[in-house]
Formats: sequence, C-alpha cells, structure tokens
Amino acid sequence: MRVDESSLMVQLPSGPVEFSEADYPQVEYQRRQQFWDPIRLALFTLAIVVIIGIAIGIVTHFVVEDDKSFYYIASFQVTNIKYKENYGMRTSREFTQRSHQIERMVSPIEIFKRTSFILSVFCLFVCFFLLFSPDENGVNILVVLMFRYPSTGSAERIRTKIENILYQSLKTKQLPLTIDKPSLTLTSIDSKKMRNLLNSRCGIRMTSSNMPLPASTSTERIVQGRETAMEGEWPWQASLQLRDAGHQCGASLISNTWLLTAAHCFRKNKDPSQWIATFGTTIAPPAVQRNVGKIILHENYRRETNENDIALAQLTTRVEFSNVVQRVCLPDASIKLTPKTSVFVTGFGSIVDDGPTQNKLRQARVETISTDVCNRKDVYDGLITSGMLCAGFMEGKVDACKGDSGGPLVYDNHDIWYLVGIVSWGQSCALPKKPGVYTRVTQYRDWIASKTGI
Ligand code: 4AZ
Repeated sequence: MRVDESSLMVQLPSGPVEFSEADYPQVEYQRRQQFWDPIRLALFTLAIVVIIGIAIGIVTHFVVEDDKSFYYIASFQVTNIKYKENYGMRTSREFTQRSHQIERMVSPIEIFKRTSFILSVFCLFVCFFLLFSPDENGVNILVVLMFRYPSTGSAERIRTKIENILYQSLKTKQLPLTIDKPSLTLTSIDSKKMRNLLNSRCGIRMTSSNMPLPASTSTERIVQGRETAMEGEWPWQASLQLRDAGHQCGASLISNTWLLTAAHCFRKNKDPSQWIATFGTTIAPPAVQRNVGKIILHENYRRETNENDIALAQLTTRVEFSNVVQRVCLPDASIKLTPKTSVFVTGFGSIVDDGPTQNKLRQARVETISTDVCNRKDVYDGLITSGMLCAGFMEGKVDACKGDSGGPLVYDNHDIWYLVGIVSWGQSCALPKKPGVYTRVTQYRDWIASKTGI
C-alpha cells in the first residue's frame, strides 16, 4: 500500500506557534510510521535476508568443504632464456631457482593481484612447477594448477575462465620471463593423474585435502619436548623395528623402496628378515608397514670413530606415495649450508637421556654449527670429520637422542625438503657444548647413487 506523505503532515498555522510538549511525541510517531511504510519494510527485510544468505554462503564455502577440485596442466613457452642441461636435474640450483621464479609468476597471489581479486575469495588455488623442456624459441614450461571451486558450473566453463585469467595475467610486461602468449594452453587432468604428478616430486608435504602444508615454525624439542608432529608433516620418516624388540632407529624414505639410515643401527643385527619398517606419525598403529629385504652398510663404517655412519635398507614391496608417506629429496653433492641455518630433526627417540622410545613422532628445530666450532677443544675436540655435520645449540637443551639414530635432519628450501643429515651420535643428549652429530648426506651422494641408482 502506498501512503501519500502529505496526508501525514501536521498542518501548522502561519505565524509563531507555541507547542505544548505533548505535541512532539505524536509528530515523531508519525515520522517513524512514514519511514517504515510496508514497501520499505519489505525491502529492508529482503536486504537483511540477502545479507544473511551471503554470509551463510561464504561461511559454508570455507567451513564445509563441498568444493570440487579442478586440476590442469598449463603449458607455455618462455623466449628470453635458453635451456640448460641442469634444468633436467630437479635438485640442481638452476632447476630450483627457475622453478620458484615460475611458480611465483603464476602464483595465485600474483595472478589475483594482476587480475580479479574476487576470484581469490571464491577459489583456492595451488600451483607447482613441473617440467622444463628445450624449445627452438627458448624453453617450454609445464606448470600444474590445482583449484578448489564451488561445485557449480561445468568443468569446461571453469577451464576457459581460468585460461582467460592466466592469459590476461601473463600479458603484463613487468614479468621477469617473456612468455609467448599464444603458446599458452590449459589442459584438464583427472585426480589420478594429478596424484601421480604430485608424487613424481620429492620433499613435498601435503594436507589431506592435497593443499601444501605450511612451513614448520615450531621449535619444540625431541629431548624434553611436549609437542608432537602433525600427520603428513614428516612423511619420509620411518621407524626401523626388530620383530622381537620393537623400535630401534629412524630412517628416511628416498624412493618407493629405499630407506636411508645409520650404519650403527645394524650393529646388533644385520639380518633383513628380522627387520620391519613402519610409516606414519605413530609406531602403533602404523599408517603403513613393510618388510625389509636388503641391508647395505657403508663399507668403511668405523664404530670406534663413527665415520661413514650410513646404510641403506630396501623394502620387499614398494610403498604407495600418499599425503602421509612421501620421499624426501637428496641434496646435490655441491650444496653448502652456512652455519646457523635452521634445520629440523624428527624421531621416535627418548625425550630424556636413557628414557623410553616415544610412540608419537616428535620434531625439533636446530641450527647447523660449523665444523671448526664443533671441533673446538671444549666441544668435540677434533672428532668431527668431513663426513659429519653438527647441529643443535651451544647452550644445549634441544637435541636428538637415543632412538632418533638413523632418522632425518632436513632443510626446507622454498617448501621442498632436503635430507642433509642422518642422526648419528653425540655425547649424551642436549648438553651444553655437545650438539648432535649427523652423517653429512652431501658427502655420500655418489655412494647412494652407486648402490640405488637414485
Ligand atoms: C644414540 O645413542 C644417540 N644427542 C643419538 C643421538 C645423540 C646421542 C645419542 C645426539 O642413538
């Protein structure tokens, strides 16, 4: 119903008028009635309903994961760089530097900064670099893109939309690499192919919904620690167990059949049939269990000096890579970590000197210590050889301990994790000026390749 405003007005006589106080409430009441006429009321209610609807929609979008995942391979040519042989080697410096540059260029934040912000609210997007190949005009590049999008709309429409956004975004001239725009293509792939592609890489951590796990910031300890690792946080960690005596050592998965560990773990028993390997964040129950078929100790392992404390164990059947079981990358023989680099050690070892094995996996952030410092008279007095690496803190407190032996010391290079050390020895645990000593993996890169082909 429409109400004529003039009929609601108070008719005032001309000239000065004295109002009694009692007149005011009536005028106010009439004005309020005039504002809340039924149409306005209906519109206002509608607006409130719409706002609540949108709010519920957004909350549901982020809280209830009913989004669909869409996977694509983007292929394009870069014309201002030449192909280098090292681009074929995933752990080379050239490969990692270029791939991070490309990942940054097509990263969601950069793309949405350059194009449509609204899309970033409605779709979660992950990309990772996949492959370089030589091209007559430069280098051909493959990037895998993963989107989570509300499940409405056809896959082809979404593909076209994303292709357009990518195309628009790569048009800008400020990019460090010159992209031949017409060469850009986006191909849909299914989740099985996506999983195979994800698993073709090493040192990657994923959540259960295939999103990258954020970098570890925790500084918890193995010794004296309280906090435990999250599922999928250290997916290369294995527990080596003797059938009749349980957990003995840690180990790192470096392929779907090979574990890298410490030679001293097999001092008591070298018979592979007596050993099993488990994966997952708890020893019992394990996420995955395998028998050991072969044990290879370093030929020059010396128990008196702890030199060449490295060994390989081969599983009888391969493991299926997943979000909780994944291989770690082996570093290039040439990489050097500067002193005080942050690294992580993980294991099921004791949390106090001579304490029991832990059922839950623990982690500790430690820092690399130079061999010169570690060999000082007041530290290890010359016992550290070129195949060893010290990590921990001079004040002690954070360290690996008994039962962590053979386990990984890893380094995070732009969310790709590299095995830089194997827990080897140390004087007691977490004492001041007695940091953990690790087998320096880079020193044994060729030995590993000669035994496994990795
Ligand atoms: C061990 O006995 C052991 N604090 C491992 C690591 C360290 C000490 C002892 C380092 O297995």
